[in-house]
Amino acid sequence: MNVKKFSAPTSREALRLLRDALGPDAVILSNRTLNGAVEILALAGEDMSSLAAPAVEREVQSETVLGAFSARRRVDSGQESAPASPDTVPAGEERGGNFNQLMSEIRSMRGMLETQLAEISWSGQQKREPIKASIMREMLATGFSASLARYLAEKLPENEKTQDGMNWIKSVLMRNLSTMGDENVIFEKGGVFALVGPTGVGKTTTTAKLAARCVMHHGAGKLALITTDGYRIGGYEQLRIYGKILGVMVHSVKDEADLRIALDELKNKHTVLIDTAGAGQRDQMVAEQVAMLSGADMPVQRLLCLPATSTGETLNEVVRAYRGNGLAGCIMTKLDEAATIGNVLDVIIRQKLNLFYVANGQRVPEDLHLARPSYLIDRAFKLKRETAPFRYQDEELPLVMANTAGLMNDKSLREVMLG
Ligand SMILES: Nc1nc2c(ncn2[C@@H]2O[C@H](COP(=O)(O)OP(=O)(O)O)[C@@H](O)[C@H]2O)c(=O)[nH]1
Ligand SMILES: [Mg+2]
Repeated sequence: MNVKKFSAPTSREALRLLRDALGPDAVILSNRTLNGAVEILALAGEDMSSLAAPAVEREVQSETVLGAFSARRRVDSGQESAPASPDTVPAGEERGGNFNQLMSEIRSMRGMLETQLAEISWSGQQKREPIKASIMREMLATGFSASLARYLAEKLPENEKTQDGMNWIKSVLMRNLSTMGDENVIFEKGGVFALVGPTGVGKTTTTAKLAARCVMHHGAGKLALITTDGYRIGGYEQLRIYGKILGVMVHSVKDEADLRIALDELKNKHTVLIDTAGAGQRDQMVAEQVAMLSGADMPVQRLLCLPATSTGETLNEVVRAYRGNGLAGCIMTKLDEAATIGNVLDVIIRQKLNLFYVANGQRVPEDLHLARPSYLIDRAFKLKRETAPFRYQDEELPLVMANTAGLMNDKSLREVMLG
């Protein structure tokens, strides 16, 4: 192992010499200007990593490197550089410990530097391209993810003014938000639909709202209701009351075999709605439920209830857990309670879910509406975070964006349709 010296008229030139000689992993020990020239002392990367090598070797190496570092201290304090005398060096094992600590500090400094460089390059861009920056800030304020905000801002057509830019972003988001479009798709075709999702997201309430719409379309005779939530106190009761009001029978099933029998009995019904027991997305029950619904003799189309009040991270986890062999679509619930809806729209867009309905209140059946992309995207930008603690300031934007660089190649982003 040896310390090498590189001299050149400029830092850039000296760094180039260093990199050519020692490669990209070289570790710089010191750097100073001497008689108008820049002088850098450096060590090859492999020399540094061999420091964490076996004990006997380590002892010999330690002295040399400690020598280099004490030499550095002298350079820094303006004294002449001279080799360290071995008697200033602590003994044996302790030195090995010091070097491991040194290495880990160097590694953590490298990480910090990388993040800071990304931040600096971002604040540079923010100044050069204020329109992109303001568009990203708007998107973040509506709850969209930093990575989608950055991806779209980077694809923004050249020379757009802020307003045109915002319109372009909205039109891209609308185009990528897939919705059912026409309610008759369900009502005319009919079939078996199961509402799934975590606890308390509005499955039972939404089942009742859908049941009421079905009854208005076809009359009560063509509809049947099933609940798999019969074993929780009140689970069955809640749906049974709605069934009674609508004049529709509610069947309670407890397992896959039960469900098969019930669906077989109800095969002459035009539409069957299944209200399921909620399970947290981290619960093993989710997989069992997907298996139960997929094991029926006729296709059961699963509709996932996504509450707009949850964070994007939580909703992403929910979709991953409930996706199974494919969801027919999703229903956004609790729109009325959400402070921002960019979070839920981001997940629906990136996970390419088909949004059937939006629920915006507890009233059955009034508070259920067909999903319309233009309304929802407009609404997203109206519901901006206005409360100071949750809003990003200009100078914080680089910090948020610094971590998105590695995500720009994400499949879910590349598949966003732009034109
Ligand atoms: N504000 C609001 N509340 C809702 C909405 N949908 C359901 N709820 C309420 O959320 C609570 C849980 O609903 P429930 O249907 O029992 O959820 P489940 O556990 O998924 O079946 C109930 O108090 C519902 O009235 C909605 O769209 N907006
Ligand atoms: Mg329920």
